Amino acid sequence: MKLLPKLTELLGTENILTDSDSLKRYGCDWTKTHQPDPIAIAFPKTTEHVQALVKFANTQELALVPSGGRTGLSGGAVAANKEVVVAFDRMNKIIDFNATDRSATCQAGVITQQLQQLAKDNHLYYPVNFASSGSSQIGGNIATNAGGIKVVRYGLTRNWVLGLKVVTGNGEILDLNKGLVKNATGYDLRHLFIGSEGTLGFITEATMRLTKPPKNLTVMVLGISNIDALMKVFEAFQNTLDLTAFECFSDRTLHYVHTDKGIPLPFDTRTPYYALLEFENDSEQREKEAFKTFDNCIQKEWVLDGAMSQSESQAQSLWRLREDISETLSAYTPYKNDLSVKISVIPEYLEAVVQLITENYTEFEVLWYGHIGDGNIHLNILKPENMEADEFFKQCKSLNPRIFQLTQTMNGSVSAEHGVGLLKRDDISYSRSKEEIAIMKELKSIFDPNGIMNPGKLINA
Ligand code: 2HG
Ligand code: ZN
Repeated sequence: MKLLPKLTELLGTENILTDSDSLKRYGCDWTKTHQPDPIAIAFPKTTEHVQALVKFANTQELALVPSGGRTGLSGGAVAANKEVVVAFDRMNKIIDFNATDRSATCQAGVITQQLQQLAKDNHLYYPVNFASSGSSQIGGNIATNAGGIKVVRYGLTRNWVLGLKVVTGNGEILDLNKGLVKNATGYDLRHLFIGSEGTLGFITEATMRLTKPPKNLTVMVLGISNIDALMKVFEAFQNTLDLTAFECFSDRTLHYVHTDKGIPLPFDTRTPYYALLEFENDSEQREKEAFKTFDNCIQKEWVLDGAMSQSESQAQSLWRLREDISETLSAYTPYKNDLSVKISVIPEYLEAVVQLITENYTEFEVLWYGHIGDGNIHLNILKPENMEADEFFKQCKSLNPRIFQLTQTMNGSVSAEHGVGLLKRDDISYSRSKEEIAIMKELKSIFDPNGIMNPGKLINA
């Protein structure tokens, strides 16, 4: 059967693209590590369109790759093997909002910011947030169980999904949990699809929970003397304030954001590490507590200097010190790792990882930052100017087994929030047991017996 005529018959000519620009654009994500090579891009407009595509793909053993905002960093949305990309850009409507239920039902292609704005317009709040909120899509966020900068208070995307409509690899439509808060009727398949990276089926609609907005979010940036002190500062502020974020970055990382992006330093003192914390400053008493904790941290010499926002715009500009890091570093061809351990293990772990890299590769610059309040470190190694990219990546990759073994020994994860995709597929055994991986493969074969849903990603089925 001729493939393209059938695809256009199913979705309409206007919803299938095959020009080379689109193939390149929709065939990759932010990793840029693989050469995109899909055969077509399909733009379904309804769940039934997706179902028709999946049913057809099964008859041809045609591989389908889901595409959201393609802001992923693990190659989960890469199509490099003549797949058909199923792009959700035209399923971008918020279908329903209910103030009593505090929920919004979105098509999968709704942009994160669109949902945040709808919540705001209705005096509510959608708390999952990250630098890519302006382009990432709800379906992709759910498929990767996205984290971001507010996890310490609000948890991961998983916490906000009340219901999911999915098309399985068998072409069945499942309406999971139907927006209910309580539903004790056995296995909750909704949670199986969250974080499954499109390998079991494609999410077409989601009912998302909203909450009441936090009051007067205030940001503090603190200069920290050492890693142990960083953890002490976290503990101190966590005990006295209702933190909505606790992020950190090293001084070298700050250097790049400051010099390349021109973002002003928070204060004159340079310190080895910085913490950025955010809290609800909802009463005078709360502010007093914040200052008291700050003074205490200064006295103990954990904190060497600090700045606090006095307005929303000041809070936003302090946030840029953290939120602009990833984009700034992308100019330096970084080698990325996204690692986590239990929060209490961070100092020991971080020291061991950094030592491992610097001992082996003296000319590599190691930068780190992350969601320290979640035990999540983003480790970025910068390519030396005089080294070819291929050689640099080869050397970094050869170090991975040692970093991952260390992570395994400390019961950590080799992918804290960026997902597995293509890049970490062969490394998940450092974080998941062989029994777990065998069950994952069996689940894949139930939902996707012909292996057409995002093949080659997450597990080597
Ligand atoms: C962040 O927290 C993102 O800024 C990106 O997860 C991390 O670029 C990275 O390594
Ligand atoms: Zn992150």
